[in-house]
Order: sequence, then C-alpha cells, then structure tokens
Amino acid sequence: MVDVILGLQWGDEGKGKIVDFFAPNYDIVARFQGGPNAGHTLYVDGKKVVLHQIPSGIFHQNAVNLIGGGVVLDPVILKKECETVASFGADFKKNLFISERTNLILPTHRALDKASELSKGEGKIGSTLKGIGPSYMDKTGRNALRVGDILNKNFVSQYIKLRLKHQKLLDNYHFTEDISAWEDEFFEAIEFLRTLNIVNGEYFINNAINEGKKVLAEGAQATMLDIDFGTYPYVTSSSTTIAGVCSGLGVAPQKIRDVIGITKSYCTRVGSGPFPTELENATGEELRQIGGEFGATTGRPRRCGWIDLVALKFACMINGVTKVVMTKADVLDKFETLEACVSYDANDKKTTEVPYQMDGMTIVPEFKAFKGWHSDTTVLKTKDELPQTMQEYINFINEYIKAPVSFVSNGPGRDQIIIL
Ligand code: 2SA
Ligand code: MG
Repeated sequence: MVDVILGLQWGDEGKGKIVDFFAPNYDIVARFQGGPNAGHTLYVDGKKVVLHQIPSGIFHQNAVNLIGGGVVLDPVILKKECETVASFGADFKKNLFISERTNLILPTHRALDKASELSKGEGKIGSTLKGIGPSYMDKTGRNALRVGDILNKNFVSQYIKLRLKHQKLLDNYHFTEDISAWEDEFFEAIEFLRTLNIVNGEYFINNAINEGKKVLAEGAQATMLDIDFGTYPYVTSSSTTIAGVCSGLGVAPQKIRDVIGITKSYCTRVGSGPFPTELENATGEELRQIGGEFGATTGRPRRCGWIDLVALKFACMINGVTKVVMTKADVLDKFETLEACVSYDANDKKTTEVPYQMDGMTIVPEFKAFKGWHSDTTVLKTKDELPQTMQEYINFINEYIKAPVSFVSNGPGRDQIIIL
C-alpha cells in the first residue's frame, strides 16, 4: 500500500513538515521525482533543517528512506546532506537507500543550466540552477549516467564521453567558467556514494509492499510546475503529479491508496511564469513577511497572492486527491478580509478551467471575499476551536474543489496540526 503526499500549487506548500508528521505511520518514505531543486524544511528538536534530496522520513528511526529512480541526484549535495542529517543523529548508513536507476547530475549539467538560463534573458524560467533540466534532458535523450553506473569499472570513461558532449554545448553558449573544482568535488562525492546502500529500487519497494509494509511517497515541487500539466514552459522538468509516483518508483496505480494534496491557505510562486492571483502590493508584501516566504534552496523572495481555487481544483482533478492539507492557515490570522479566486477572465472570456497556455494571455482573477477570523489560531488544537469564519472559508473551498480539507496546519511545529 502506498499513500502519496504532493503539492497542489507552485511548491513550498510545506510538504516537508507534513511528511515528517505522517512518517511515523509508514515503514518507507520515498522520493519519486525532482532533485536538489527541492527544499523541504523540517524542525528537529526545535532546529531548522532543509532537506533537498533525502526523503523527509530520515529523522524517524524506524522509517527506511528511498531515493527512487525518477529522481535526479547530485552526489555533491547528497554528501553534504548526509553530513547534516548525521549531525542531528540520523543514521543514513542504515536508513537511506538509493535506486540504481536514479540519474546523476554532473557538474556540466549545472553549468548548462546556468548557460541556458543566461541565454534566455527576460524569458528565463527562474530555475534553481541545480542542473535539473539538463539532467532530465540527458535522461530522455538516452545519454544519462545513473547511480548503478558508478559501480562499473568504465564509469570514468562514460563520464568523459558525456562531458565532451556537454563541452560542445557549453562552447555554443560561450560558457567559459572554470568548473574543474566542481569536478574534483564530484568525484569525491562519487566515492562517498559508492559506500551507501544502492539497490534495485522497484524490487525493493514492491517486495516491501508485498510484505505488508506501508510506503509514503513524497512529492517535490508541485502540480503547477509539472512538466506536462504545469504552466509550461515555466515548469520543472519532472512529473510532479500522481503519474510520477508510478514511473519514479515502479509501483502500479492499484497500489496507491490516499493521495494527500498540500495547499497553502494562500498562494506563492518562486521563479518566473504565470501566477494569476499574484499581489504586487502591500498585501502581497504582508503575506511574504508574515509567511516568511523566501526560497528554502535559493533564498529568493517568493511571489505571494490569494488562494487560486481554479488552479487548485485542476490540481485535485489531475491527481485524484482524496485528502487535502491546508498549511500556513495562521499566516492569515491578521487579515480583516480574505479573497479566493473562483474564476478567471482569460483574454476577456470568463472561465473556471485552467487554460493550456497561460503565458502571453491576459488572465484577470475574479475573487470571492471572505471575512477574516482575526485571531491567533496557532494555539488551537481541535476542530471545534476553529473560528466560525475559518470554518466558512474551508467549507467553501471543500465545496469548490470537490475534495475535503482534512487537516489544517497552524504553525511550523510538529504538534501544530488540526484534524478536521
Ligand atoms: P528548476 O530548478 O529548473 O527545476 O526550476 C524550474 C521551475 O521550478 C521552480 N522550482 C521551485 N519552486 C518552488 N520551490 C522549489 N524549491 C525551493 C524551495 C526553491 C528555492 O523549496 O523554496 O529555494 O528557490 C522549486 N524548485 C524548482 C523554479 O522556481 C522554476 O520556476
Ligand atoms: Mg520548498
């Protein structure tokens, strides 16, 4: 049996905290896509830790963590992350497993990411520059190096062959930065990676499922950044939606039980691209300051706006969401009035559907206003304590998106989550 946690907006919905909260109920926590572009923030003994590639179950002694074949892995960042989690007492030698099929991010992938973004000028994607796009391109282009390859004796010659190919592309971009220091670090990290548990991921996970073990699949980025269903081309390069669980882990769809979708009580986006409900005003700034909306990986200020129910309903449809977790509800505590987008005026046509191509269109969001609750919700523990106005906001969302908000997160702490 597999339950899935994935983001329903543009990322940073607080998936790390929610996975950490649910992890004690599972035997395995598995990442199925993305790579070090993710930044999942957790608090361990009151201290903040940001995970990029290691699944968020690593701080639970009894959970095994799997990096699935759908992930693109930067060994340099992994080595640093392993050192960080070990300093918090996590035992990565025992509890971390990596699929042989996981694609490697090479130093030249990072260089290519940078060169490609620079070449786009104003039209840049706003990539985290971690080499995600170029490494997925090598995967679909059938050139990639995978974790299993590092155990072969011809790994270095395979590396050199691919590196030469990349060099030609870099020359075309007139990219001249010296990356030899990146390569030294890379080979050091490959040595380290060889000492970890490298497994056949699909047998590993299916054997566990057949033994009755419970798996939690942890998504990174989110639905509106999906390579197929997101706001293309301003997306990431992986399947962030439910389909990515099957292809990234090798589990069959019938094995999937709950699809737990995470949304903030408002909305953010980091990087470029369409964001219909963005508030480029004092209210947006207030959301950013109260919500601490700065990129966990890059520190970039996130763009902020009201919740977009058109996009949220679309995300629930694509993923077959069975339960919704609304995070950062307390960020709205101070607002007199809240708004929720219920339709778009897209090139002068009213619609409640997400257009296939929002870029280049004029999208004006149409809002419904709600009375704010205007009280401190961070201290609440039970459903019955929720202010009436918050209940009304949630009821409207449930009705609109046709999926139930089943949990409300009201602060960063592990105990700040209310079951509805
Ligand atoms: P990439 O790096 O090539 O995959 O970027 C492509 C787009 O996907 C967005 N993206 C993200 N959006 C939100 N959060 C992400 N993770 C970090 C975080 C980001 C950070 O948790 O805060 O620290 O800045 C993430 N990763 C990728 C990205 O902004 C591009 O729009
Ligand atoms: Mg994040």
